[in-house]
Amino acid sequence: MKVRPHILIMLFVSAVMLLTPVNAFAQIKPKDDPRTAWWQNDKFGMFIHWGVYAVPADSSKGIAEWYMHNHKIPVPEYERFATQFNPVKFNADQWVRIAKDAGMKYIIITSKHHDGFCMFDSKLTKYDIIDATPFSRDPMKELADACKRHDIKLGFYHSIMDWHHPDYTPHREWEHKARPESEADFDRYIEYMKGQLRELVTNYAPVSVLWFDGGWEGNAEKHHSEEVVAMLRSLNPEIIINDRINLEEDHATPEQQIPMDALPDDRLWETCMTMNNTWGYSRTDDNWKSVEDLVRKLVDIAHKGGNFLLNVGPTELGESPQASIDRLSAIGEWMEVNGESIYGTSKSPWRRMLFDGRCTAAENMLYLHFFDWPSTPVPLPGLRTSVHSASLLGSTSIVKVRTGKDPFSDGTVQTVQLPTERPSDIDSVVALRFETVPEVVDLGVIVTQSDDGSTVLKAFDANIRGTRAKYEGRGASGHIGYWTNPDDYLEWTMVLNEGGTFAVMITYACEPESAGADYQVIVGERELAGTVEDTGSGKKFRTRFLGRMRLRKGRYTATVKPETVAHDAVMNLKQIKLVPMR
Ligand code: FHN
Repeated sequence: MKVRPHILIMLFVSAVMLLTPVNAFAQIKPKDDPRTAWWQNDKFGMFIHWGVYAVPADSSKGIAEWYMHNHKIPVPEYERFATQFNPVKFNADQWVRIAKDAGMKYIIITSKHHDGFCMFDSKLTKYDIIDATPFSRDPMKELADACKRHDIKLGFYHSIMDWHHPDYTPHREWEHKARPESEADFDRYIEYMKGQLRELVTNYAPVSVLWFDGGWEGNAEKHHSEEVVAMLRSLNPEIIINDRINLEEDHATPEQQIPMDALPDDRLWETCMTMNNTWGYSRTDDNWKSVEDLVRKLVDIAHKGGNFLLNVGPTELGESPQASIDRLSAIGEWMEVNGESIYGTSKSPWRRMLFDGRCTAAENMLYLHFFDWPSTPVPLPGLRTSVHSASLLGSTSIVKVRTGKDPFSDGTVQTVQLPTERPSDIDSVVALRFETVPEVVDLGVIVTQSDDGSTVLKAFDANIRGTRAKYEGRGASGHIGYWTNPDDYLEWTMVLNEGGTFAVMITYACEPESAGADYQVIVGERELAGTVEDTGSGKKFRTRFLGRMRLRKGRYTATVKPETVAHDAVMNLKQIKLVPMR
């Protein structure tokens, strides 16, 4: 009897699954795993949210791909959009070229979003692009082929949540009468989802990433997550899986925001973000981010060791919005000149720079990203290895590197003197080359005096020494919270160019039941003690005068150290400010 090859493959795959302990998959350490090497190198991808929600294209009540939910549309009524979906202008090669010209190295596209409509040819449902629309082609297949032609990796976004499939629960609340859950069998839904994942990974191979979403209505047990991941990894051992099937897997997925710093323990992460406010196409959302903002976000993300997945929402005809195309083209122009400072780089050795900009690192290179263009020499405190050579990407102008007195210590420091020519108003990159991998001692943020002589020690710039206290908030206006361990303390490095007597002001919030902790503010040899008072809540910030300090010009370590934790936390600290007393 002749055994067909695909039977042999299935037998082999099953054997692998049986012999491989499922928890072996859960133990994979992504950072060290060669599977993610290409992903860590490529840094920049295109997200595509495309589905029948592009027909209404309406974000008047929220993000456009949530149209069915936002307008509480019953399944039979929503299905009509499929009959109207006919993307005759779809051109896979054009999409891939737009991505490639922008400097993007991979594409993640919605095979199925929460509405349950399948943008690929599935044998498991008629609610797909082949059977339910007048468009008789499979765009996912055409895109997969175009990605191969243009050497771009392809991944699928696949929603666990499914507002259409009768076995997915919970059904939407506005349909409980029309679609009772009594017949629903969730495990049968999981088998359907696994079957479609098998179709995707097999029929559109090679699929480099499975980007799950919509897992928040269940958990790993309900979604059989370990089993689903094991199946995917047995079908494609190289596949990368994100953290949205209620398991950590290969990378974290901060959404519409960039973490304050690199994630702890070298955790891989990728920020996904829209160019306007909606993932799916909207006729009315013209709130587009600028090219400058998008490039600097990419650079900020690379400075912190992450990837950037930037979204495009194509129209019902299969065209990308011109505003998206224009931005991607401009980003591509910047990447053409400066791509080496992004691809293959790892996070900056400095948490924060002493100039308005960022840094990325690669082997014996450091790339200094200048958002502004200082005319005075820029010190690089903590850089212990001599620069071998320096150049300006995209220019032949000379960048001078000198060694001079370190304003932040008793030693010397290397400084960079920029030329007058500034290649880019968005981000000009100085490439520092070393003979070996450079050694940098990160002195943390060095807080300098403002022009009015004041010094602001922000929570955002604090070095947190301890196990539980952490920075909370978006941007630089957050606070230190979770300060439940009295051994945790905060430190800043600060430099006074001008000494004097300073009023020390502390800004914090504390709910009534946590008030009473004693603490010290220490700057050099000077100490002031305080007791945390109730400010009404953990979100009501008040400023208190703590006392005076006489300090000479120089560099100091400033510390806020609790002596006692009266109840469950010390305080939510926003800042310490030293105000010169004339
Ligand atoms: O609900 C989805 C949303 O529509 C979009 O797909 C984003 C992109 O990651 N994810 C979910 C919201 O977190």
